[in-house]
Amino acid sequence: MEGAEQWKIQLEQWKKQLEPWKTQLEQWLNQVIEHIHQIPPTQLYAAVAVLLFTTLVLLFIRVLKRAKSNTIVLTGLTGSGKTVLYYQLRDGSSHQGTVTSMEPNEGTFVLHSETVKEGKVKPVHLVDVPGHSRLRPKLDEFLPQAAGIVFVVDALEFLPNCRAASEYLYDILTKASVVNKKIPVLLLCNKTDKVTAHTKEFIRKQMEKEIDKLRASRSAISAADISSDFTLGVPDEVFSFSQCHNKVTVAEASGLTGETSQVEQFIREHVRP
Ligand SMILES: Nc1nc2c(ncn2[C@@H]2O[C@H](COP(=O)(O)OP(=O)(O)OP(=O)(O)O)[C@@H](O)[C@H]2O)c(=O)[nH]1
Ligand SMILES: [Mg+2]
Repeated sequence: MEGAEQWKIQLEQWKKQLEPWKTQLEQWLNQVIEHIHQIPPTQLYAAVAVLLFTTLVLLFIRVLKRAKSNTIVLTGLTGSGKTVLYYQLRDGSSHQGTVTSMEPNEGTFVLHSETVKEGKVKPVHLVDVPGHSRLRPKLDEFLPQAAGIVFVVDALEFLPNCRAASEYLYDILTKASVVNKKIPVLLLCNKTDKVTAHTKEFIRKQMEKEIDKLRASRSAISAADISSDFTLGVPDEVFSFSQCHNKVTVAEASGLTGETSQVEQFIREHVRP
C-alpha cells in the first residue's frame, strides 16, 4: 500500500517537471501552424505533391527491384541431371563424372552461350539444389527470390521415378512462396540424347495423371491439416498443368551433350537484360 502511495507522489512530481515543456511545445506548435498559414496555398499543395511523388517513386523502385530478381532455381529428383546442366550452362562443358550433390551449387555468371554475344547481357544467378530428400528443405531458402524454377526430370528413367517426381513437383506447385508470386515453372525433360528417352508430351501427360491421383489423396489429408498451403487444379476436373496458378511449360534438354537452348530461352524470358 505504501509503495503505491510513493508511486503516486513520484508521478505527481514528474507531471510538474513536464509542465513547462508542455507550454513550450504548445508554443512551437502554434508557431508552426502560423507559419503554415503564411505560406500561399499553391506552394503548400506543391510541397505536398512533391512529397507524395517522391514517396511513390521510391516505392515503385523498391517493387521494381524486387520484381527484377535474376535467380533461377534448378530442382528435381536426385540423378535427373541438374549438376551436369548447371556446369553446362556455366562453362559449356558437363564436367563429366559428377556425383550426387551434398550441397547446392550456386553462382552468378553470364550463360556460357552468351559470352560471345555483343552488347549488354545480364548475369544469371543459378542455383542447383540437390534432389536428395534430406537436402530438399534447402529449396525453401531459394524459392522466395526465384524468377523461375526449372524442374528437371530424367526422361530415360522416367517411369520408375514418375510418382516421386510428381510428388515433388506437387509440393513445389502448392507452396505459398511459389503460388503467391506466380513463379513460372519449366518442366525440363532431360537426357534426350538417348533414343530411349521419353518425349516431353508423354512425360507431361503421365505427370498430370499422377498429380491428379495425388490431389485426391492429399486433399483428404489437408482437410485435417490446415497448414497445407494451396490446392492444385480445378475441383471435379481432370488435372492439367494449364489449371495451375503458376505458368507451367514443358521443354527438352540434354545437359550431357549441351543441348540446352530451350532452358536458356526460359531463363532469358524471366531474367531480362
Ligand atoms: N545420357 C545423359 N545422361 C545424363 C545427362 N545429364 C546427366 N546425366 C547423367 O545423370 C547422372 C546424374 O547427373 P547429376 O547432374 O549428377 O544429377 P543431379 O540432378 O545433380 O543429382 P543430385 O545432385 O543427386 O540431385 C550422371 O551420371 C550424369 O552423367 C544427359 O543429358 N544425358
Ligand atoms: Mg547434383
